[in-house]
Amino acid sequence: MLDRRRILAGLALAGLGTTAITTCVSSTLWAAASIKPDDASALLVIDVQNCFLPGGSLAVKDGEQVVPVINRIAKGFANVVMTQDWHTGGHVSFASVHPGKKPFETIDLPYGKQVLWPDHCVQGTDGASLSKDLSIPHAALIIRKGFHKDVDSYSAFTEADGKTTTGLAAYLKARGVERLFVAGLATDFCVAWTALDARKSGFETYVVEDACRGIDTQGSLAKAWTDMAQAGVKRIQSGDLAV
Ligand code: VGL
Ligand code: ZN
Repeated sequence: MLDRRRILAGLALAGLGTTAITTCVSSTLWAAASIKPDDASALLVIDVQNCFLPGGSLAVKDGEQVVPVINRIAKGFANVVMTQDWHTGGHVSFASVHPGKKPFETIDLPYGKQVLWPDHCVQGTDGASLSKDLSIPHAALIIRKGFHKDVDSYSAFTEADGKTTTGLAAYLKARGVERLFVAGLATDFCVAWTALDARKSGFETYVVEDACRGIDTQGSLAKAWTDMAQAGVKRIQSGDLAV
C-alpha cells in the first residue's frame, strides 16, 4: 500500500511546493491509495460509549466526531466487531479506590504501570452503553473487556496482565479474518493497545486515524503512534478506504 505521509515527505524533500505536492498526490496517487475491505477484513469499533463522549465521566475531546465517520465506513465492511469497556464497580483502574490518588496519576500494580481514571463504564450503567448515534446494525459481535476487578484491559484481545485472553483473536481467525481496521476511542489507549495486540496475533492492522480521538495524557498520544508504527500498524484516513 502507498503511504501518503511518506510520499508527501519525499516530495517535500525533493523541494516541491505544497500546491504542487497536493496537486500531484491528489491527481495521481490518491486513487491508488484506496483500500477496499474484503471478506477477510474486519472493522473493530472500540469503546464508542457514553462515558467517553461529551458529558461522560472520561470524555475524550471531540470524541463524538468519530461517530459519523465510523457509521460511514462500517457500511463497507461485511465483518464488524464492537467493544465495550465493562468495569466492575470499584475497579482497580479507578482513582477513587486508591486513597490519596487522583485521576491521571499512575500506580504500580502486579502487572505493571496503571494510569488511574475517573470511575467510568461500570457494567449496566448508562455511561457504559454504546452511543445511541452509532448505526451499525450488521455488527456481529460485541466484546466486553475490563470486567475482572483487579485487571484493566485496554486491548480487545488480551488483558493488561499480558496473558488473559478475551477470545477475540480465535473468533476472528475462525471466521477467516486476516486484516483489521481499528477505529474508536481512545486512540492512545484502547485503540492503540488493540492494534498492537492485533499485530502480535498476526493480523495485518490499520488504524483509521480520523475515526479515532485520543486522551493524550503524559505524552501518551505521540508514544502510541510511535509504538504502533514500530509494530507495523498502518496509519490511514477514512478517505483511504474504498467504502
Ligand atoms: C479507555 C481509559 C480507560 C479507552 C478505557 O477506551 O481508551 N481509556 N478505559
Ligand atoms: Zn476503562
